[in-house]
Amino acid sequence: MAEALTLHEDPRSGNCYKIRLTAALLGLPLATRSYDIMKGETRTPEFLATVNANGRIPVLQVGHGAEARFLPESNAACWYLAHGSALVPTDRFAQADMLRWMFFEQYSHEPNIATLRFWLRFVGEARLSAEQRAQIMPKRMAGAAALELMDRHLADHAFFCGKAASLADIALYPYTHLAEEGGFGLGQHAHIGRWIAAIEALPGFVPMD
Ligand SMILES: N[C@@H](CCC(=O)N[C@@H](CS)C(=O)NCC(=O)O)C(=O)O
Repeated sequence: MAEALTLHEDPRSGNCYKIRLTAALLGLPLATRSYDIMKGETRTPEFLATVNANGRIPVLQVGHGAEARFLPESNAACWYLAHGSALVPTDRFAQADMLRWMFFEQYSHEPNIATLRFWLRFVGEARLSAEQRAQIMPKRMAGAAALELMDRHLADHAFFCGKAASLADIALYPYTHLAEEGGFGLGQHAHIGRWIAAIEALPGFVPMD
């Protein structure tokens, strides 16, 4: 891939880390530009007009200057980087199954586990609104159910999709390995523990910080 790649990110975000991890595993050079989401730096008129009208990171920038194209959404950016690589299975069903786990991550996992991590670790429970506080328990139950489902799947699969790591694993690894920061216990999920160790042993793996 000859194009210049720049990740617009907040380094504390697991969604941004997915893209850094994909690039590292594939040996792709990736420049980064940091924003502080706690200071609203992704909500400025300039960011909204040029980087992402949705006001969020991560955004993968492909190319420079007038030719630059901007790709928001972590899993879309991972797909862009990994297209045609060993991180995407070639079999049609396996490819769709990989996407199934990436959609699961965005619908059943990240909105519960990552959101509780953000609220508890970065915002602080005392500063949550009444509405957010009312969502803690439903999110805790839904996040725990997602982890339970993953653990059951990993009981007889080395990785989420097939016998090798794919984008499904990269999408699920960041907020799973950070789940304890959201108040989720991982100790009872031995298969997740084994899978986390397998991801961390992949050639080219880089830790989050
Ligand atoms: N579905 C999106 C989620 C993006 C997202 O929620 N980004 C957060 C950080 S992880 C953000 O930019 N928050 C700042 C804000 O909403 O102002 C993805 O996977 O990239």
